[in-house]
Amino acid sequence: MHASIQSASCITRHPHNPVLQASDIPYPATLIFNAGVTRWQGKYVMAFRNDYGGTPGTTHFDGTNIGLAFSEDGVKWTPQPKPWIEWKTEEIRRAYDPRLTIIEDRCYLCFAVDTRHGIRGGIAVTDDLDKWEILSLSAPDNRNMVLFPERNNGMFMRLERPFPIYGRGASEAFDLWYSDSPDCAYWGNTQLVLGSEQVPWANAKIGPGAPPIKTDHGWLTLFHAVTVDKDRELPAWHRNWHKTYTIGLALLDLEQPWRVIGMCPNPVMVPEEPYELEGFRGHVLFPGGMILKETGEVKIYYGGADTVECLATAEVGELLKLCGS
Ligand code: BMA
Repeated sequence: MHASIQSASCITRHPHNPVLQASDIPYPATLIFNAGVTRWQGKYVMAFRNDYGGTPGTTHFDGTNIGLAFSEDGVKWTPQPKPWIEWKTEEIRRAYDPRLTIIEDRCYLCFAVDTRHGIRGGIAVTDDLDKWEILSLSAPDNRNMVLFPERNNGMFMRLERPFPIYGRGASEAFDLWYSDSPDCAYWGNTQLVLGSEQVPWANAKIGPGAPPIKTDHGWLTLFHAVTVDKDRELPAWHRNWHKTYTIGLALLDLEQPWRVIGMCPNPVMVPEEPYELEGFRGHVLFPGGMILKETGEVKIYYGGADTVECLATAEVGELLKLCGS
């Protein structure tokens, strides 16, 4: 990616970044990142990924769990005393990269599930942020699922990112897809939303980021977009890290959300700050939460360098303008 590409000027990183990191967590934690964030029952709720049991600089971790934190203002977060979900069976290795969507006052959780037979996209539901019930697990390989916050003609809607390893003609040219479901268990009506080749600044995979937010103009959604430069080794705790993760922004049709009706021609955010450039994997921004307030402020939550959780804000009108609306 060209070094002169910068984050959009309407984006403000929060001065308290990172808003959550390992030293804030009251149980073993090494990397706190790629969180899902929503507002539910009068509070901000964050479900974050925790790779634990490794020291900074290491490439070995004992495991991955998902923790919960709450906040009154979306900036100062109080983590729960214990992790929430650690899914490990003979078949399932771990669940990670959670996203949260409230639909009809129930809290839905999407996550990636590493199994002995491939990576699956999981959807679960909880009514108390304690017990959770799995509603569906996709065929492998698929991940980065996000649910829209409402049904359309009775159907639940999701964005997802399968990994078509044969037939795309380039390695990791993975795209963004849509499907819908009457019950969150059986998914169909699968449609291509955005091909990675349509993202001008990226040369590899893209994937859904945060659950879309509804505006009068369409569903506004963030996605991650990857640029690989084999000639440039990036800072990381392991060798051979060459991928830059930027954040893109698209506007989807309200009635037919697989139709892209606007897209920002440049990334809205690129790694710039030290907490984004250096860590387990430097130059990585991974969006997982987008919250529209009544004031028009949009809060964007994203993982920084696969190591910490960060916040940026923008006005919804400015984001829409970037998409040509
Ligand atoms: C992706 C996922 C994310 C991670 C990103 C950058 O493939 O594994 O969890 O943030 O790579 O390492």
